[in-house]
This record gives sequence, C-alpha cells and structure tokens, in this order.
Amino acid sequence: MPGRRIPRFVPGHDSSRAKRTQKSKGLQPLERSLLALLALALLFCAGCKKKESAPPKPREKSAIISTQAAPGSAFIMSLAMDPAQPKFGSKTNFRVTLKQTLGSPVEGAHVEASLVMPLMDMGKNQFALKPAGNGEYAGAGEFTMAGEWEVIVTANTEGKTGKTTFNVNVGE
Ligand SMILES: [Cu+2]
Repeated sequence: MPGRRIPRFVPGHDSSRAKRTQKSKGLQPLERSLLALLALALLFCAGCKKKESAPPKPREKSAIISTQAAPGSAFIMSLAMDPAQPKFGSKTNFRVTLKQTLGSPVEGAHVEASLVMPLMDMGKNQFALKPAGNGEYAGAGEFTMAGEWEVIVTANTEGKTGKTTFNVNVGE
C-alpha cells in the first residue's frame, strides 16, 4: 500500500490527490525525500523556537544570591533592599525583619549592618538599622563598588545574638 506512506500531519497536504499523483507518475522516492527534508526543516524550526521562548532575565532576579545564618544564631533574619538591585556609588535602603526562631517578631533589638566585599578589603562600612515596627529595622548604606558583597547583619537583645550574612550582587 504505497498510499499509506504519506504522513497525514503534513499541513495543507491533500492525501487523496497525492495518491493519484503517485499512481500516475510514480515519483514516490523523490516525494519521500522531499517529505524527509520538510520534516527535518520543521524539526530545526522547532528547536529555534524553543531557544527563543526562554529568554534569560538576570536583571529580574533578586540581587541576594544566598543567605547564611551564623551557627547558634538566635534570630531569623530577612533582608529587603531598595533598589532591589543595588548599584555601587548610590544609596541603598536596607530593611531587615527580625523574628524569633518560633516566628514572632523581635522588637527593641540593636541591629547593625556591615557591608563587606569577600574578595578584598574595602574598609569599614557599617551602619545601624533603626526599629521600624513589627520586627523590622531600617537603614541606608552604600556599596562602594560593583560586584559581590556580603551584607552582614548582627542583632542583639536581652543577651541573645543573631548574625546572618546575605550575599548580594551589586550592579554597575
Ligand atoms: Cu572592592
């Protein structure tokens, strides 16, 4: 049955006419190779479309690469920055949320942030975060260079100490 070799999924292909064409002219091998070429082209096309539909969006990602609480740290800290992607040489606002390990917010703590480049000595760059209510502490600082930084946050209250390092990628 030579007619069954014609794939039915080919767009715009009239299989009944194709059958007739085969019977009258007998171009089956040529037709098959043409179809194979078409299928190959479709495959390549699908590959291109897949690559294009997944555009990388590094700027949309958080500048915070990772977070590491010091061993024995008494608090759970999270950090929000404004702008979310800090740029060197301009002010960045920091807001730290401090919680007990059980989840309740910690008020009245002394909270400090230190901006450090892990790969080089950039000098002391430290500032206090003032209570902003609901376990949040806010302050402003400045990254003095583009690249990988650590925001090291320490919190003290009632003899308890917490320390968390946020790895931040600072843009140019
Ligand atoms: Cu540096």
